[in-house]
Amino acid sequence: MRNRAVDLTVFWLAILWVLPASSQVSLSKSERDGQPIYVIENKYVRSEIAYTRARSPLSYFDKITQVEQLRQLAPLNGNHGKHTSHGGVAEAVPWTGGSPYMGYLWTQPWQMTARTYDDHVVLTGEITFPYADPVTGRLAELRFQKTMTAYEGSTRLKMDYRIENVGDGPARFQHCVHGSPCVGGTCDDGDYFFAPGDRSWIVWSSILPHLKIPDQSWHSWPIQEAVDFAPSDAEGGLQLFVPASWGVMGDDKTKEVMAMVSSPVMVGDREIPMYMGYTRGGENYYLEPSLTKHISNHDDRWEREGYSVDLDRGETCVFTVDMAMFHGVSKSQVTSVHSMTGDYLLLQAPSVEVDSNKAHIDITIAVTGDAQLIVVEMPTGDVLSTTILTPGKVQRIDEDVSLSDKDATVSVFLGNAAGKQILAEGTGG
Ligand SMILES: [Ca+2]
Repeated sequence: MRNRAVDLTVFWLAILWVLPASSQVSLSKSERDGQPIYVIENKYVRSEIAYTRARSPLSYFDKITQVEQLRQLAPLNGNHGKHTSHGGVAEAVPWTGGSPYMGYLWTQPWQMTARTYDDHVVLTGEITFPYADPVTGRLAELRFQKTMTAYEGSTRLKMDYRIENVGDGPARFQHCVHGSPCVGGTCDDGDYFFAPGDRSWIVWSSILPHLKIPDQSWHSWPIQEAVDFAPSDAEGGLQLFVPASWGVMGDDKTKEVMAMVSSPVMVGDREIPMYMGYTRGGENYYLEPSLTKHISNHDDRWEREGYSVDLDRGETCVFTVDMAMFHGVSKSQVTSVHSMTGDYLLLQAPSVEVDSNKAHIDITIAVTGDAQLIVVEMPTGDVLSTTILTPGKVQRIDEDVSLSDKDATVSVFLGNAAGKQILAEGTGG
């Protein structure tokens, strides 16, 4: 039986699909609660960036299901001598818990640079701040730069991070993308967290006492009671980190999925892990891609492996986190997905079988924005087929194409406002 939420998704998608292309994507200055903000808008999302409060984004209104996917808490005005919960996505560096709570990025405005292009917009925020290492007390200084790119016809927000040690000596820090979603508009039964992997670092798990997991220890993953969210008035909470390149919060009732997808994290030319963090209380949850498996500045812990990131003088940590929405994708599909990026997910390994003068393509895909699946014969460059992909559902491309040469290579590309990327390739002969 189709539920009403899914019917509404289909309705809104139909409305959005017929909107004129001139809606494209915009980046404009505005104001909320007396604070300056930037607004990014295209046909699928409207998002506010509250840079004076380090909320980037503060809001993420999903036009496909007509819900605000991020919690909207205290207004931006008022006394900000201490940290206030505004909801949204809070940037936290050089730590999340501790003093100042959520680190330094909310304590002063960022320097902002905005630029608009035909099919995408770019907003860069930068802030440099000194802080004392929680163990040694030694002064360190970081330059934090976040560049957000939004595309026409896409829910994807690309978030490029650059964290540079501009101090006089070595620096260490933590950083997490502290996201406060309530997917589907409410944090309720049927919501779930998932990240792919076979182990999780459990920081605390007092909301699941019967599991008797020691604090700060590895545990096998997935843990069903941790994956499935259920509102509860029980005391306690849960915080865990799964080493993984992506994590999601989904609502299996409405088949909405908020995804956070990370690139490799580079410090100089060495790669360090990305952890998908999940923090849950009785009434809500956080989705937190993190460079460390611990996010507070307790000085007795910072010297443990994986608890802070080391930067030599002048060294830089660089990575990208994509935030995007999938629709029409179930929990069972997410938990068995083959691969995920900010643009698409593939339910199985994509297949291209070339046999004499024919090729068989089999791809099952969901996209986060308007795209085309393009099948090309190489080296001629002939386009053999094009399939329009739209967000809202899983689409299967199962087709035969004829080739001009039995030794041809067949390449399958995904094309969208972010560019063209290869999904699969097959060669005959
Ligand atoms: Ca929900």
